[in-house]
Amino acid sequence: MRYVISDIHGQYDMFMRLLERIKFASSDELFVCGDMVDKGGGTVRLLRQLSSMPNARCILGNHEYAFLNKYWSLMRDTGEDTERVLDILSAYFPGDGKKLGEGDVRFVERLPAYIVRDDFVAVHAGLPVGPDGVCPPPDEVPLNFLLNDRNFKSPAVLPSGGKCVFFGHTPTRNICGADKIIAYRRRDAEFGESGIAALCKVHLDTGVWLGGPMACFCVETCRAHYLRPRPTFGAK
Ligand SMILES: [Mn+2]
Repeated sequence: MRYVISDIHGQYDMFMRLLERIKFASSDELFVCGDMVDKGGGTVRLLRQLSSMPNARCILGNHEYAFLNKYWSLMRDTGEDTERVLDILSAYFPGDGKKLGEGDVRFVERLPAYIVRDDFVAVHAGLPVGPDGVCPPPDEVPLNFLLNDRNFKSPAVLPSGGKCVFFGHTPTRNICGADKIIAYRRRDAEFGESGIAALCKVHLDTGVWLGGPMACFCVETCRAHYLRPRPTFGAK
């Protein structure tokens, strides 16, 4: 099975529990639509976990890109004093950020900006949609658009004719008032057509950093899987 997830935002423990929940196996494949880092306390553990999984394919989100820009500017300012830069950056991510090493930076630097498969495209924020409803291939779209677009998430934007687009970036509670994955059926879907071919886009960000569940979407079954956060009794 292939699963798609987005905006994990440093929630390492919930991510591991979600993998258990879906019985994620070495024969499965996981696609991560960016924003693995920041907010939660487990960014570095999460990056190491994902980089150690041969069947996990991650892309860049605006939060990884902001981190890289910080890293690159510190490298310039210090004359490429890596040790000093990593020391300064140890405070960048909350929680386990002190563990940040060069290997983690290399992993983030190597992330692609999108993934294209036979039946879907994965981006972080969105793709432009032409007047004919068609999205250009992501290699023709500026990086800034892929990472920060604000229009694609609109329920009124329904691409036609292309592959299903997986994306995150904005919590779906801002769209539908609930923390759930939103799958949009294509306007041009045939009557009775089902599965991924009948979908034009799937909005994946269930606002885990706002207390929402961690969720992933199975490409083969078109089923969403949710893991609710554990209640924190008496916590401040
Ligand atoms: Mn984002």
